[in-house]
Amino acid sequence: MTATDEALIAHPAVARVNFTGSTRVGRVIAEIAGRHLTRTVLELGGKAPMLVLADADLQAAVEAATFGAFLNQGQVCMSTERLIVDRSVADEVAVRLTERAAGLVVGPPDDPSTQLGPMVGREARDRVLALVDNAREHGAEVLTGGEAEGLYVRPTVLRGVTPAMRIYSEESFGPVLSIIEADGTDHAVEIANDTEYGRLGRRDPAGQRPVVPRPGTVPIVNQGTAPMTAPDPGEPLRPAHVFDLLARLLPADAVVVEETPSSRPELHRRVPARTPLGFLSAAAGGLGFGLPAAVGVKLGAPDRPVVAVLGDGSSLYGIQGLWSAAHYRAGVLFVVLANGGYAIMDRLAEQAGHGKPPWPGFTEVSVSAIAAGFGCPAQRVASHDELTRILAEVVPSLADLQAPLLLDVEVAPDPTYGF
Ligand SMILES: Cc1ncc(C[n+]2csc(CCOP(=O)(O)OP(=O)(O)O)c2C)c(N)n1
Repeated sequence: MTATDEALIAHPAVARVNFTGSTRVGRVIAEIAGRHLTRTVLELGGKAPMLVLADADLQAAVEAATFGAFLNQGQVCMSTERLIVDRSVADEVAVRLTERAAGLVVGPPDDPSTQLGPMVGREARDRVLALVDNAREHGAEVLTGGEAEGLYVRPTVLRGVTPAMRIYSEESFGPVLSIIEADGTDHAVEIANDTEYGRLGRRDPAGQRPVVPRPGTVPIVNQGTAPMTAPDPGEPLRPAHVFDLLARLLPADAVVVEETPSSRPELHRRVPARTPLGFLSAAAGGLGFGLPAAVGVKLGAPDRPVVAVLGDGSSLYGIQGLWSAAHYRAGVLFVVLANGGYAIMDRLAEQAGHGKPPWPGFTEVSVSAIAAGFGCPAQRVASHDELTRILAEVVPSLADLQAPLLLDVEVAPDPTYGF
């Protein structure tokens, strides 16, 4: 830490310090911030678990684990460090994972065939190798990897990792994945929580069942989110398909205004904000914010491409904003996810055991027809192909759009609601 860092933390104009980095430096920042009563948000070390339960799709699990553990050589704060596997499927997972990891191409970052590049420095490499050696000495099996050539550490899979080994609790921040076996779901969750770091929750790879972390812990995470290229034959279009198309096409300076309650986690996961003001969302969920907010943003920042991603219910709460958009020729692209109901509320009612909710669906309400009534060009979109074609036409020149356009996209709610 330097005098500049301390001056920044102490300055009255700094209301809060967000720090992402090592626990060691985070502790120093917290100490300095404490002296000046500056608030902090610290994203420090982690020992992220991924759980593979007995009924998981094992190939999907292995793919997600490979991606989660070895992306950027494991030098990612949310890298998968612990693979907690139900004992009944552990042999199969170990075999498939070993094969997958051993087949990854390690090489220079400028070679297009490279999948894993070098570690960031000698110190990082030595720390990783020391953790692997320590595990080996305490009886872990090195299924693949465990060695380095220069700064290139081979993707490493360990099995039989126990609390006696440093790697059980210390973050490797390298391409090392530890398999830990569990006897059933409760035991797997217990092991996942056996860490001094924050805990993560995610769905099991088959996407069937949320594994809920201990109360007070932090549910996140998005590793291994498979791109939803197009619906399978006979499958409906889902919000995730729409988001992946947007993510693929939107330019980096796009402003995404969000009000899509039931698919918000998917949107966060799939559509990254890459420029300041790249993402706007009403934190407290007072519906009716999104549609007029997008119009205001476009009028205030006419050079930015602006897309509003809205639930059909949400758009009705601020629908009169379309008149302003049309009248002032605000070139916003409104993407309305038309599922014909208050999906999130339906889901909550169902979870609370109230059966059919007292509020109606509104499949007969057409947001595109109402938009046309306000003078806003609009069209109903019923298929992935149609949406792909329209977005490919509109998005490249979105910043210069001279009038609003509303796409009323027929979707079915995501059955997992993104969790
Ligand atoms: C002003 C206001 N009224 C009601 C609500 C309650 N509410 C929260 S989400 C929701 C449904 C939103 O439906 P839609 O935008 O279609 O999204 P979906 O849940 O279908 O994704 C409602 C009515 C609210 N948050 N704010």
